[in-house]
Amino acid sequence: MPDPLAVSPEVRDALAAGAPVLALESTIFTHGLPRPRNLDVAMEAEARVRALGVVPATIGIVEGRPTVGLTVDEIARLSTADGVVKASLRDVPVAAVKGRNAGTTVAATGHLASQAGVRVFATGGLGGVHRGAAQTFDESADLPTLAGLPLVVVSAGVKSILDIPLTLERLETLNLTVVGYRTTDYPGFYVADSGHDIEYQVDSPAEIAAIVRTRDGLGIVSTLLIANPLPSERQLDPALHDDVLERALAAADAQGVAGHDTTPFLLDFLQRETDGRSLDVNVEVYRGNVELGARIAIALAGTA
Ligand code: PSU
Ligand code: MN
Repeated sequence: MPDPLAVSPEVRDALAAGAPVLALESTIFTHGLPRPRNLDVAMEAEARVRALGVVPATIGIVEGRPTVGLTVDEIARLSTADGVVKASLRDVPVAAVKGRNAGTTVAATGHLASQAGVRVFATGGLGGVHRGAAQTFDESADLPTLAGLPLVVVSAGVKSILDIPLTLERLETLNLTVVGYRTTDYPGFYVADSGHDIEYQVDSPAEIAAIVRTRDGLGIVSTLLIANPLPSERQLDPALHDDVLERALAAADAQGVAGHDTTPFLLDFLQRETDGRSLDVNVEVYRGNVELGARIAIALAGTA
């Protein structure tokens, strides 16, 4: 059987040379952002990474091929095609055999990145524990999956559509280290401070690289999560945020939205009800994470 994972020649060569590579997910542009902005954001992320001298490895499934290092054409196809599915890790082999196009979640992207030897990954917001999880058991597979991978993942925390304190509890249970980038306020994605604190702050990519090398040297296999807030002057107005969120949660409940449809539904609601401001903030957050991820990839490059 041929290798089911395709790694682009550019990513393969960079990894072989010990050059910096940054993994990027695809669900953010297949399901997390509206068209046509999704394609612009995906392309801009790649360009931003390249401008810093880092090779971008956008990851997704194209006509059944799980791919690390999508081409510009492939990113365009996943951004515009009909019937693109959202693939978490469990869905990947099925989507592959069925020849589907799929955006890969953080869980699926992280796994495929690791398989290819990519160690740093930037995203917008992680999946986490949904509100009401005590009844629904709805916790993203992102958490247990990252807990078994040797990655660094940069995010702006989890979106406030989730239950942030419960998510932080699960990070602790799963041995997922979380550090704040230049803060101990855990970010709330759209807002710089979720109101919950974390224990440790890191101040530079070099310090993050030192933590990763120490972790690896101790044989600890678990993702280091970097919580990177957006500057508070760029955040969504907290009062608007709280109001719209409350209505979004009520609408999801009233319409019986559940399972893997919940996140896209709530994000879409927020975008419409804030006249696109949540979307601008989302894009801004992602830019910041991509930039920090690229700097961490540089700090880690060429080190075992
Ligand atoms: N959070 C966001 N936007 C997103 C996602 C999360 O703010 O688009 C996507 C990511 O790909 C994440 C996935 O991995 O949703 C989590 O989905 P679920 O809760 O179904 O595991
Ligand atoms: Mn879920």
